[in-house]
Amino acid sequence: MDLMNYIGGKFEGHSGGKWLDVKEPATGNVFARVPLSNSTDVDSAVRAAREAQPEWGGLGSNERARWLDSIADGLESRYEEIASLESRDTGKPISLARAVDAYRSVANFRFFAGEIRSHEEEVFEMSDATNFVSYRPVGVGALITPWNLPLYLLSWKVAPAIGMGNTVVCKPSELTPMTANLLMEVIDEVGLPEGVVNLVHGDGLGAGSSLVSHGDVDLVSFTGGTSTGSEVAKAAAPQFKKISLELGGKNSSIVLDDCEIDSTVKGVVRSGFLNQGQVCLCGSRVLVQDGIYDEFVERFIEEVESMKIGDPSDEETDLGALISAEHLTKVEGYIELAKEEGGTIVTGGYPCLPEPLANGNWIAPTVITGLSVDSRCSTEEIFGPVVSVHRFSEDSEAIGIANNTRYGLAGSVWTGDIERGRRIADSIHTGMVWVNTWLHRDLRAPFGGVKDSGVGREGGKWSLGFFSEATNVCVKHD
Ligand code: TXE
Repeated sequence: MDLMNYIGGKFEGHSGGKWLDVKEPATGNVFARVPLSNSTDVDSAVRAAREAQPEWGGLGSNERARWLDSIADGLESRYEEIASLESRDTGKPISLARAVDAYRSVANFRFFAGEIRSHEEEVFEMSDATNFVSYRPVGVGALITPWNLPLYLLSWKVAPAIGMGNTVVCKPSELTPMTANLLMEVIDEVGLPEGVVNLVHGDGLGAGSSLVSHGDVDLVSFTGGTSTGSEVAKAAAPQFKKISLELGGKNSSIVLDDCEIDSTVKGVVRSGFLNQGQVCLCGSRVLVQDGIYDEFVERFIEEVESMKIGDPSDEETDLGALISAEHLTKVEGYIELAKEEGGTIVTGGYPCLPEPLANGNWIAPTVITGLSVDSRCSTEEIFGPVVSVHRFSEDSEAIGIANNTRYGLAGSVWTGDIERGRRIADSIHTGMVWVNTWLHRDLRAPFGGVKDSGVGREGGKWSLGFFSEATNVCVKHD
């Protein structure tokens, strides 16, 4: 299958004639080709978005919310197809693709339809004047998304962006283009006005950087790696584009000795290994208090070893393949480094899988103990099924370890004492902390990181704020 760009309401071919093979992570087989678009394609997509913006931005918010609901309906009618495409394209288990990716893609459009309907102008009275604050569209948005949660993250940006009256050009990851294509099919079927949502396929250096630096793009919303985020910021800053960056993380799961051990073991395993550890929020460092250390680590390893790794299309599978051979090499490099840094691999290795899976990007969930808390493996983002476990005595020590990284995205605390959990959570320098849970999302809550994990917040009113320009009109009374 050869994919096409979607520009000005039409699926069309790209310039330059370059393609990239799309490989199934579980088998290494090529199953599609994605266009490697260039600046000419980006330019026509931005032009289409610019032309469509005034009329789209001029619609009332109820009308735009109705369009979001229609897209949600269209996606919902293809729920199972989204799950199986996402599972095939990313290597994640079908059960996860259904419960997380397909579910959230529909939910994102429905949620923002509701948010936009209830979003109101604000009024601030003075003794002699009234301020009317309205939220105008920013203009044309560039939406750049990664491969770990392809449609989940794309819909998280498209829905609020167009809901607030912007038009957009999407650039999904070249590794996982299939569900972005499906979203364009849905948008086409529901008859969204042409040019409101455009899609340019391609890689970062071709399509991605041309889009970010395009002179007629007003806003950039990017989710991806921290070093790429820095390139995106450098390209966008001189033109003063509005920018939101959701980047990497090195998050800690802090296990206190008063925790409820059964649910904590399950929660910390889920946090470490969901989506093969390829979620920016994953708890890849587990900090365990002295009093419970031995028992917890034993139970944790048992639970990790009980996970079923294999065919992503099997309903029983817990862990699938890593996204690419290159990414597998990166993860393997960190495991080798962990040994050099004095770590002990307590569980890991390679699963033995039958054809046609033998050529996929497989690695077993890996747990490392004995690493120093300053080591590279315990402070850098590995973004794979690799977790290091560390021992601590005092709460303050756990807080120090959790904060000892360039990242500041998320974390979790596991305890029987909610007040103590809240106190620790308040001292962790990240954008989000969960207590006795992980990745429990209320879409109204802010999402984003501090330090090298990014700039800005998305979610609920924060998304509506980012995708709009708050404008004040002050009227002096007679
Ligand atoms: O992501 P990239 P990659 C982390 C993770 C991973 C590392 C690299 O540690 O190992 O990032 O992953 C587009 N201008 N995360 O290389 O490069 C690219 O085409 C504009 C964390 O896959 O960040 C894709 O669409 N765009 C992360 C998107 O950026 C550019 C999820 C993300 O790609 C570009 C994924 C450029 N110069 C990886 N270069 C998270 N926070 O969840 C690339 N792109």
